[in-house]
Amino acid sequence: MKKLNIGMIGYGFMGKAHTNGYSQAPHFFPCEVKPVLKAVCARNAEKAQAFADTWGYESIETDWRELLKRDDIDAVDICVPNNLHKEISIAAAEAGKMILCEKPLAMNQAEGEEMCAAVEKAGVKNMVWYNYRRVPAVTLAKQLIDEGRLGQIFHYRANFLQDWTINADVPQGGAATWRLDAEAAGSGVTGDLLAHCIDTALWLNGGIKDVSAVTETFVKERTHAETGQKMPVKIDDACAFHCHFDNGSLGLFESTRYARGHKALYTLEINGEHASIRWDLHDCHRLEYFDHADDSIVRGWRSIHVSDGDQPYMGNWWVPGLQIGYEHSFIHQVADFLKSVETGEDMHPNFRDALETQKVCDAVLDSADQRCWKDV
Ligand code: SOE
Repeated sequence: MKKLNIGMIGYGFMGKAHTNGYSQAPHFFPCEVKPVLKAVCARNAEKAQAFADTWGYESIETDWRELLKRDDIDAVDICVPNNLHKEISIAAAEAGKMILCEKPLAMNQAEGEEMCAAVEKAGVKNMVWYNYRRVPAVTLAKQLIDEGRLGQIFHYRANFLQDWTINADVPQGGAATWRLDAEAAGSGVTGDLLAHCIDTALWLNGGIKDVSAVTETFVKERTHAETGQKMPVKIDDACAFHCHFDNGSLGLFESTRYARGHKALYTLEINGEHASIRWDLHDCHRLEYFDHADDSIVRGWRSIHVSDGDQPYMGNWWVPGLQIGYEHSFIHQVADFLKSVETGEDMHPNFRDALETQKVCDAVLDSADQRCWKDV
């Protein structure tokens, strides 16, 4: 059994989701490589220690540079705001560490390119946490498409809708609300939410050629959580774009944090020549499937309850009929990463894959800004 010592940088919502993945994966997905929760790193020592105690890390650091100097750390997990991804990733690559980076890869394409160059030069294993690929129903969609069951694809549609920033009193900046601060996040819903939709789309339906987008910022000024100052809001609160895929299909994407009533409604639908599929994060274990080849008297949308041992990842879980949820997408990503360390095979999405998503995000924001179509 080979140990893989993890150094976690950051301990927010994603720090928990990833740590849960490291803890659970070995129970359900046996592998010769076993993660060890070696250290968690955060500026505040007291909070870092509390996190270490709760989640089982052996030690703490308060400076990520010190973490990177440690010989007993094999892989670093970057769970801090987007504006720190580049610096930490490049330093980690130079220190010879494997890197598991939170999405989006970077603040923009230029940063992403530097990051790719650094990990490729150092030859370190790398991946980005686009976790929705590993929801079993979404992985099953990939399998059905790759088997050719949908035939030629005509349409790809995706939404990611939330409502948590409607209130103008929500601050920007700070530990909890950095996603609203352009300095820390780079963009708003485009990098935070549409990036997920784009990653899944590129994986399921191939490359995007060009885009035409609109964005809106509904609340123009917010108080900064740390300074208490009113500041202009520079992120996109909502974004919609349409696009052409390389395979000739049309794409339609929408994301907002102003869809009252929707908390995290990620939906996608793909319409092909022979069949269509539909998926909804709020019912994440189900894949809706319509097959035109079905006998006409029973033809219709079927709802596949993805819980059978023959379906992706499910052979390692309970018995057929008993479903799993959101956190399992992270467990699966850890399990696949550990397997790729064991076998030496490539892990996806890696930095290079995530750079493709970053390019689409940049083209979307440029298109909205310049009010014109943009090539990716
Ligand atoms: C934002 O609210 C957020 O937590 C994103 O940052 C995650 O990536 C997404 O999966 C859920 O929503």
